[in-house]
Amino acid sequence: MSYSYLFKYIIIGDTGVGKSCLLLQFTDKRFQPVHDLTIGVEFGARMINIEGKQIKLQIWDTAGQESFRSITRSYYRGAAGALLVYDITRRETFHHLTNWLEDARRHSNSTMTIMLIGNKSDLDARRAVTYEEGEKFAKQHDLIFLETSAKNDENVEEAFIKTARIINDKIQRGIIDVSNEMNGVKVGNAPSTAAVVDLDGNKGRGCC
Ligand SMILES: Nc1nc2c(ncn2[C@@H]2O[C@H](COP(=O)(O)OP(=O)(O)O)[C@@H](O)[C@H]2O)c(=O)[nH]1
Ligand SMILES: [Mg+2]
Repeated sequence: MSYSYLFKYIIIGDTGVGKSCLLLQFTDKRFQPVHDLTIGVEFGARMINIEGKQIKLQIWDTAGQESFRSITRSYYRGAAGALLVYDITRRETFHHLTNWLEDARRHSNSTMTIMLIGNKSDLDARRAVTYEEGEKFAKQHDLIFLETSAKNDENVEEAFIKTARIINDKIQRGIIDVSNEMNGVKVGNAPSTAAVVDLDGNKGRGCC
């Protein structure tokens, strides 16, 4: 399947916040309650359509543990987008955002778009971080913000697609230099037309 652009994403945040589940819900439309702990880095891919352009999202899912931090760091450079995830039921995962953000900003290119995600919104009764706190943190640090549920498939598409829209906009405005692949964008050779239909050939993990 040809594409107009390929955008590279990275998903970061503490262990257990739901990074792998968000990826699986986005690429495969399913929720796997017991997911193997991510070792090192895995990736998934999916085609989306934005303003008539076929855009392939190549998404790198990282392990949250400290021992893998140096591997994660090597993936920041070369990413156009980052999903920074915390768990709304575990306050410490919200506290750790500052560390994650510092790390991301230090090791990525300055044009990387960061989306803050408060995951597990289905567990509202066990909520430990309010929506307003997430929103405030995002405003303070110039991030976009959504609460999601990988379990109920709420706002998962939105999170990945909203990030892509912003990246696409940055390309249009010349903020992202697409001639340098280290900015996380690769130019493909697909015709730019809304009539191009994705026949689903590129969905799934580990493909392409
Ligand atoms: N209730 C609920 N549980 C979730 C959600 N997302 C992930 N989980 C659970 O949280 C645990 C950790 O998920 P996982 O994706 O492996 O986290 P990761 O370490 O960040 O990749 C698993 O038991 C998932 O079933 C969600 O949106 N709602
Ligand atoms: Mg994982």
